[in-house]
Amino acid sequence: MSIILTGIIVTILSLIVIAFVFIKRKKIKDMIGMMAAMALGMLVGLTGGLLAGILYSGNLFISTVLGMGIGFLAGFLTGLPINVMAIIDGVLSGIMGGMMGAMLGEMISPEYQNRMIQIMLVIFVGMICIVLYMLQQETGFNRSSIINKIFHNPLIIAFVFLLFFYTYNHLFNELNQDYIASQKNSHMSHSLINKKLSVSRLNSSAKMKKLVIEATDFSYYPKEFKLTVGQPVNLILKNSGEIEHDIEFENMKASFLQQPQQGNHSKDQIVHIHSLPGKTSEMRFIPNESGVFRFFCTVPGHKESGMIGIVKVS
Ligand SMILES: [Cu+2]
Repeated sequence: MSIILTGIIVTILSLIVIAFVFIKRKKIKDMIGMMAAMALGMLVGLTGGLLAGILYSGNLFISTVLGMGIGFLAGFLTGLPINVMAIIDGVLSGIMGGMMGAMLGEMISPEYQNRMIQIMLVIFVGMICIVLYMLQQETGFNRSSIINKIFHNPLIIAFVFLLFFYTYNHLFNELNQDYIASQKNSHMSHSLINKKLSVSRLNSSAKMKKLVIEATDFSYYPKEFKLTVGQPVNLILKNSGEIEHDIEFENMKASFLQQPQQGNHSKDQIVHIHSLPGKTSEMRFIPNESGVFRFFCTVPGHKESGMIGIVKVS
């Protein structure tokens, strides 16, 4: 949800800058135009790349191409009314920003994704304000202009910034309420979880959740699913590919259930199973803590080719 909201804010602010440069193009000096094109290209590339990297997690090719494309477009459109140098400046910055943003989005662990988007948005909005101020100064002081009124009074700037981030955070929290609520619940009911664990030890086959993950040559199906803390899981890895694959849940602590004595398990292990081509492997475990975790194939190169996914444990 935060991805869509951020995307909308970034698009609107970019269009304002592009429209401003286009309308006032005759009054803008080459140097200022180049700066504006470079700044917008870089900012849009970085933010767009980050969002693409998160959205297309596991496919760095698509997110890089998307990030570079978005940055290219922003730099090109801003530089277009100025001159060829401004276009080159804007386009190159956009491509660079898009690449870096996509890598960041791809590499950042899921629990920090929302925080990272917020940080990037703060940088984006702050820098766009400075760029607009620079353009406004360049095109002559105009008392009636809203931008000038805002920028010539530091108190109004502070107020606008506070209002923006308050509103953003508020919206953001509304949209993520379900998620936050579920996390809070899981924290508050730790004693309940322990009870659930002891119950599951006695009666784990009755409440066992069956989870089938199909691995193909270079993808998992499903790529996203939910588990419950304390609920035993029967994980089945079905390898439909031509080569061997495995699955590992990054940082997710689990207790293993061993057949035939299901009560006997070892704590805080990392779940990892392996399947030969055309074969099926199976293991039983209990997730011990809530959170969002990545899972991927540990065979070199496979994670990068798309064998990656997300599990939410609540
Ligand atoms: Cu693999």
